[in-house]
Formats: sequence, structure tokens, C-alpha cells
Amino acid sequence: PDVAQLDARISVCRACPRLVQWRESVATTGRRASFADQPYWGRPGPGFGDPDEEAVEVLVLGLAPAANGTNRTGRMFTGDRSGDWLYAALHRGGFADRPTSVHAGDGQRLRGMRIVATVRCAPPANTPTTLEKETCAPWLDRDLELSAPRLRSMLALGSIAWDAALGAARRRGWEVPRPKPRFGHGAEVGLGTPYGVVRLVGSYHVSQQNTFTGKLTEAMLDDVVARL
Ligand code: DU
Ligand code: SF4
Repeated sequence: PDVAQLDARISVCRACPRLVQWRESVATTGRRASFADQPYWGRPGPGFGDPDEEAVEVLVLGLAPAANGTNRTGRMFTGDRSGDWLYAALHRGGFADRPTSVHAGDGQRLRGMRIVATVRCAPPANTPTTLEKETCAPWLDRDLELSAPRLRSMLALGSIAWDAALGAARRRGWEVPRPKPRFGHGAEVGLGTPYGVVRLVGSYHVSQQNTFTGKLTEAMLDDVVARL
């Protein structure tokens, strides 16, 4: 119930004027031609996770909703090419019931995992500003607070997610090694929490910039998912 309330509150956030304008303009006049007959979500992307909140031991942290992905379907990494890669790997790793994530009614279900974004509204050019990252950070703080008692690991997709996870951990008073652990694919650090050590694992983001070019392969993704 707590996580459901959190998602309900996130879904109506309007704190960032530029992102509110962008998410709503894409959803109305800016829809991709191939999706023109579909209603768009056009709001912040709430977290998507195991409906059994008590079972969530792993948090996946992305960058931000895709304008025609989550901003269209209303579910994290759903209906875009990044999601094709992510859910296929999560399915191979036993975290997702289905290998694909097409729309919010497709029956996809996560097991023991919750997926959230660092910045929860679609940004122009997939690039949030520093102020937008700071403004959205309290939602991640709340996610960590709620999941902490059961949390075992986090997967940061990209350096922005990595930095956000470390920042949130520090704000929670968790032990974070100094100097700041560097992001890289396969980077791993243990965060000391009152409930035990939480493992933070870094991965190149599943965006086409990485998957299309071969910078991130299925084997590389399977390797980090297996460590969760
Ligand atoms: O990265 P992209 O192919 O431009 O896709 C952007 C956006 O639209 C992403 O959320 C995938 C989605 N999409 C899709 O679901 N189906 C298509 O045929 C093309 C794009
Ligand atoms: Fe709110 Fe985050 Fe969206 Fe900004 S990016 S409007 S803080 S949900």
C-alpha cells in the first residue's frame, strides 16, 4: 500500500515546468505518427514492480521515460526498444514473467524487483537538467526508504542513475566509500545500510546508442543481472 501511494503521488507531480510542458506536448500534438491513434500517458512514469511490495529485494534505476515509450504506455521501459532489451534480460534472469513489455495490459509481471527512473518525466533529447535531477531526487529517496528493509541490490543503468543512487544512499545516511565509486559497466560497490549491505551494480544503459552499436551486448547485460 505504501508503494502504491508513492506511485499515485509521483503520477501527478508537476514540479518541473519544462518537463511538464514536454511530456504533455508529446502526448497531445507531438505523438509519433505510428502511435497517432493511441492515447498517451503524458505524465510522470510511476515505478513498476512486483505487486507484492514485501517481495521487492532489487531496485532497477533507469534514466528517464522515453517520449514515445513510458510517456506513451505509462509503464517503465514499456513499448520501446530499451525495454525490449531490458525485459528480455530480466526474463532470462528470472525477474520477469515475460520476455517483452508491450503495453500496460500485457500481463507482464516482475518478481522481487521494482523499476524506477532517476528523472520520472520524459526530458527533451533524453537529457534532464541538473535542476530537474535534483528536483526529482526526493522520489528516489522515498523509494529507497520504503524498500530499504528488504533491499539487497540495485542496478544503475548508466552514469546518471549511478550518481543518483549514490546521492540517495548518502542522504539516507548509508555508508558510501570515498572517493566516490566510479561508474562503469560491471562496476560494483557495497553500500552499508542499517539493514545490511546493499550491492550497487552499474550497467551501460539499454538505449539503442549502446545496444545497436554493440557497446552493450546481451551477454554483458546477463552478467550484471545475474549479480542482482
Ligand atoms: O528509439 P526509437 O526507436 O526512436 O524509439 C523511441 C520510442 O518509440 C521508444 O519508446 C520505442 C518506441 N517505438 C516503438 O515502440 N515501436 C516502433 O516501431 C518505434 C519506436
Ligand atoms: Fe515531478 Fe520528477 Fe516529473 Fe519533475 S521529473 S515533474 S520532480 S516527477
